Amino acid sequence: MTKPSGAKWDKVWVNARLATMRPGFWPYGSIAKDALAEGAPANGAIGVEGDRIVFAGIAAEIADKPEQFAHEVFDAGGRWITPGLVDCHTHLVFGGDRADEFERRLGGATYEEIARAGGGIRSTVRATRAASEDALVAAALPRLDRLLAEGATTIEIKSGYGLTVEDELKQLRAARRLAQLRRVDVKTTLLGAHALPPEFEGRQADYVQLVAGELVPRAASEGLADAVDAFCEKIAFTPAEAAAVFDSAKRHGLPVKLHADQLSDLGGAALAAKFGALSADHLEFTSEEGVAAMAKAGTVAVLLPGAFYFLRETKQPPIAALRRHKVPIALASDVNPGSSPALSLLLMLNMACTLFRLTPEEALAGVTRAGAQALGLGKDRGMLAPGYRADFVLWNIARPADLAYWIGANPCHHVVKDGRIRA
Ligand code: DI6
Ligand code: FE
Repeated sequence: MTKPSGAKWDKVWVNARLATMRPGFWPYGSIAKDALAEGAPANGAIGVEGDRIVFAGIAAEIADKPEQFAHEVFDAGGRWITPGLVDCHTHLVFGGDRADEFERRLGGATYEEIARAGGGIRSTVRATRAASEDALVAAALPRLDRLLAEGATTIEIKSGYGLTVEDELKQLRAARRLAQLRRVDVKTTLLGAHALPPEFEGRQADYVQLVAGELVPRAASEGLADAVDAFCEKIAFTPAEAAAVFDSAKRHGLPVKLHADQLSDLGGAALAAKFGALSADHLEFTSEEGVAAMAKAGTVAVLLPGAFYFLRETKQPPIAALRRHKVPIALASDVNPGSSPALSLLLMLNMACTLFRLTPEEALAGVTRAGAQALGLGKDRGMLAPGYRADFVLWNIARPADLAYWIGANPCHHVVKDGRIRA
């Protein structure tokens, strides 16, 4: 083990079990697969300088004399450490809630029927338009805190409930403000093409023109959006309309993502791939051709088991094809008031395993490495490796699979964000 000569690292965590989530080999450090039990050696260490990891691995000499390696030494107490969790698809900022629709759906109404009758997304649009930016921030904060308590260090937040230029920008500003109020990185996504606002009834083309011609340029020039998304679905926007929005995003230098093939196969995955999208999300109805196109384009698959569960969907996303084509699989909460009122990313791990038959290891990669890739952050987030951001979580678990196994437990011991312990 060689250490940079002279200077010591700022900090070192010792006595840890590392789930590095590095691809290409067993991601759980030096601990053999069959030794994943209490008693497996806790000989991992993480060295940190500033907000970066400089070392993550096994080095006995660090554990023996940690104070020779760093100014500050932290004892992980034998705990497992994973990268900070990434929730790469949320609609965290919104007004009101839709508990009434939940009851109507339980009484037999479908999500699509409610949407066509002016409820659904449009009902959240009414509440979001009526809310001030401050009110949106205040409503979102407790939801954000639930995600943070379970180890999230980076989250994505979409607009899509304003559907006017000013109300969409208001949502994005609220999302940006959340990042100033808590120690979390927020990536914002403009989802102007989420639903047709009522005042554009019968004039869908005009609304698409507003999004592509005015909203995308404003969000880009004001630095409020990190990406652009669209809901491509029979009850929302056609592939051609989504493409028009994406063309505008590209002209303004913004990467794209797509709500694709959630309720029907409109070729959304292939469309996303054609635009080199960071991710295509949902994918329940995606065909093998769509998966192949994603693989070629490097587009990440984002699975949203909360929405699948809450809408009582039965059509499974094409997991076998995603594996066959080696498409990275991310998992996210899809927090939103209509189809996924889910404030637990760990629950999504459990659901992805029980509902989609992901392995616990795939599920964990989905909220770390692949989640980071889905946001274009794969170069320095989602793994424990030198050069990566010092965002990590110490867990009270016996083995990584416990994160997917327990329902309703929160074994998060504490979080390190940018090299500093988060209170
Ligand atoms: N798909 C979803 O799961 C959310 N948006 C989308 O395009 C649901 C949004 C809602 O029902 O409010
Ligand atoms: Fe969504």
